[in-house]
Amino acid sequence: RDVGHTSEGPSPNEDIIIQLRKLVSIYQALGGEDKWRALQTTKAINTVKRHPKRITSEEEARNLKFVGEKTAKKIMQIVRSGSMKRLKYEESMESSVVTKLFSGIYGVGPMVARDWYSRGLRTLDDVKTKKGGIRLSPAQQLGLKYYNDLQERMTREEAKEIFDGIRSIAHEIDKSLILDIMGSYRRGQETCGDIDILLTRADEDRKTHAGVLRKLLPKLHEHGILIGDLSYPHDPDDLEAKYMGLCRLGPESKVRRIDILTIPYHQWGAALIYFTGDDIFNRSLRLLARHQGYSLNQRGLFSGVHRDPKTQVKDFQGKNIASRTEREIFDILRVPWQEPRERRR
Ligand code: DCP
Ligand code: MG
Ligand code: MN
Repeated sequence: RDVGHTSEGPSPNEDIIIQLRKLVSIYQALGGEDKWRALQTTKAINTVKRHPKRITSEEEARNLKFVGEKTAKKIMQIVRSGSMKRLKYEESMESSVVTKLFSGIYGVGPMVARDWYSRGLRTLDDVKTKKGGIRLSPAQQLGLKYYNDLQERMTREEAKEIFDGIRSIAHEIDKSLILDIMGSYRRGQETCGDIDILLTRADEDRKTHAGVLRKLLPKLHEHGILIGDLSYPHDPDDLEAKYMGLCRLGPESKVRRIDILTIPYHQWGAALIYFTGDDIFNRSLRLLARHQGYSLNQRGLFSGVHRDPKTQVKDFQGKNIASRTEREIFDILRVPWQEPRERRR
């Protein structure tokens, strides 16, 4: 018969039991060797539960059945300080691992990831079942659905093949469209995290590419190249528009990220610099421009920009002095020419 006091009100060691239980659930989640730790700690909890008085010394703890030296030390940490080092450590590890897992979902940033963690979500399954009543944006739903594919980078050959398919479909709409592949691909990297496409139209015949995304995007969906939209341009008829989505080479292929940026033809050079990157290279070039009294962005190099002395916010756009080619921008900034493959860490 149970001579302890399990059924009669709370244990005098309730705080200890609560913390040991938290440790058990982390051990269980970790699996492997920790499963054994979970079992041992559960046995210890059961004896602590039946102990009729407050534990006050390590010796007293050690005398309880299934309570070993390590558990006794943990118990005494709680008795003395109110918390257990090991639990704090395991919790901080768990929190960083889970937050990282959640941040791997497209559209989920560290804030949301931490919020979900604090609501008790621990696995992608918890996210799928919307545990805790969380809400997912359409982009996050797609990110979750293709979680595994989207963790991977593709070979540059695959990026090129998808790009070639897109370019030929674009040329069915208008032969004069100019498309090029940017980002890590243009920098010559072996693998690409996504496909970055710059799109414009030569302006010799005074026509533009305005409205092309309105035709192109549905066509790409029909061909099964695009399989989901993450962010649709506000105004697809604008000369400057950005599309973000998911694509794949064929029905059996892995799902990849794609960005399509459309720009006015005369901004080609500035856009080329921006979209080629890498982001660190862009930052240093922009900083350099600023030191010389210019301002560089994806639209061009500007002179006479005025910034509010207090906020540093631009209050006068300045005059566009270069944007057609990369070279003229490099030249004005007196930066030696750098091949795309040199523009990386
Ligand atoms: N870019 C930037 N600043 C950002 C994001 C992007 O300057 N915050 C520019 C530089 C990047 C380019 O856009 O090189 C493309 O962005 P990606 O995020 O696609 O990055 P990469 O193509 O360079 O690398 P990845 O292979 O991971 O896609
Ligand atoms: Mg990229
Ligand atoms: Mn990109």
